[in-house]
Amino acid sequence: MAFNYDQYLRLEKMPTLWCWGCGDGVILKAVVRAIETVGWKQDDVAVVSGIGCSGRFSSYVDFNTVHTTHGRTVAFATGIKLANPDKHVICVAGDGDALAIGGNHTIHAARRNIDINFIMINNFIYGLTNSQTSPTTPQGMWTVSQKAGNIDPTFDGAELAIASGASFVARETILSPKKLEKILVKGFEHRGFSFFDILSNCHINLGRKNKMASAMENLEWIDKITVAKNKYEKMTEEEQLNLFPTGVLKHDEKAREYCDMYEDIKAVHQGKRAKITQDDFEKKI
Ligand SMILES: Cc1ncc(C[n+]2csc(CCOP(=O)(O)OP(=O)(O)O)c2C)c(N)n1
Repeated sequence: MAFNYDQYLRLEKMPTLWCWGCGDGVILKAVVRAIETVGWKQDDVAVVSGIGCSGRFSSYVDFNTVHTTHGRTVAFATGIKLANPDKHVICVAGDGDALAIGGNHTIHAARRNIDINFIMINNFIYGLTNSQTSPTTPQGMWTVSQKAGNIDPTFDGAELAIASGASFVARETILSPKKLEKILVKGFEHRGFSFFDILSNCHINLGRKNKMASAMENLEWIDKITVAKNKYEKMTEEEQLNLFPTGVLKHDEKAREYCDMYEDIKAVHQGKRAKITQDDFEKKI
C-alpha cells in the first residue's frame, strides 16, 4: 500500500517554500516514514526547528511543533524533553544553526546525552540568507561573504557530536533515501542523544557559483565526497582525505540518558534516596 504522507503533513501549508529540487523534502519524507516505522503517535512527537530553510520543516509536519530562534533549537528541545520525558523530541537545524550560532548548545546537549534526535541538514552553506559561509563550507568554495573563496577550515559536525558525548551518531545523504530512513529508525529507537549529519544539496545558494548550478550536479558532488563507513575504514589516510564516511559512526548503548539521571535527582529531593554516587553512572544493562 502506498505510504500515506498526507496524514503527517499540514496540507494547508503546501506547496513548501523550498526551492525546486531542494533536498529538504527528501529528508522530510524520510523522517515521517521513520516515525511511522518506530510507531510513534503523532501527538507524542515534538518537532523543534530554528531559523533557516531547514527551519521551515516544523511548519509542514503535523506534530507538536515549535519554530524557534536561530541557533536555539536544542535549547528549546531540551526544555520540552525534560518536562515531557515520555515524549519523542526531534530537532531540525541547518549546519549554520547547529554548528555556528548554536554550536555551543549542540556540544552541551550531546554531552548530556539527552534523548533528543538532532537532525542537522548539512547543505554546506547558509541557505535562507543567500550563500554566506557556514562552518561546513569546503575551503576554496565561493560564498557571498568570501567571494575570493572560503579560507576557513571545514568543520565535521559528526566528529564534533562524537567527541562531545552523543551516544548515537550517523551520517547519510539524500542520495539514498532508504538508507537515510534506516539510520533515522535506528537513532529514533536509541535512548540518548542521536545526531544525524544529513548531507543535502543547495544548488541555488551553494551551487550557483561553484559549478553545480543544478540539483543533479550538486548531488554528484555529494556522491563524490562520501563513502560507506566500511569502505572508508579500509582506505589509507591519504585516500580518506576530504571524504566523509556514511552510516552509523557511533552507537553506545551504555551511556546513561539525561532524563533518567534527572529522575535520580528528583528521588533525592523527594527523600526517596540519600544522594547520587558515581555508581549511578554505570548503566546496568
Ligand atoms: C540571531 C540571528 N542571527 C542571524 C539570523 C539570520 N539568519 C537566518 S537563517 C541564517 C542561516 C541559515 O543557514 P543554516 O542554519 O545553515 O540553514 P539553511 O537555511 O541552510 O537551512 C541566518 C544567519 C537570525 N535569524 N537570527
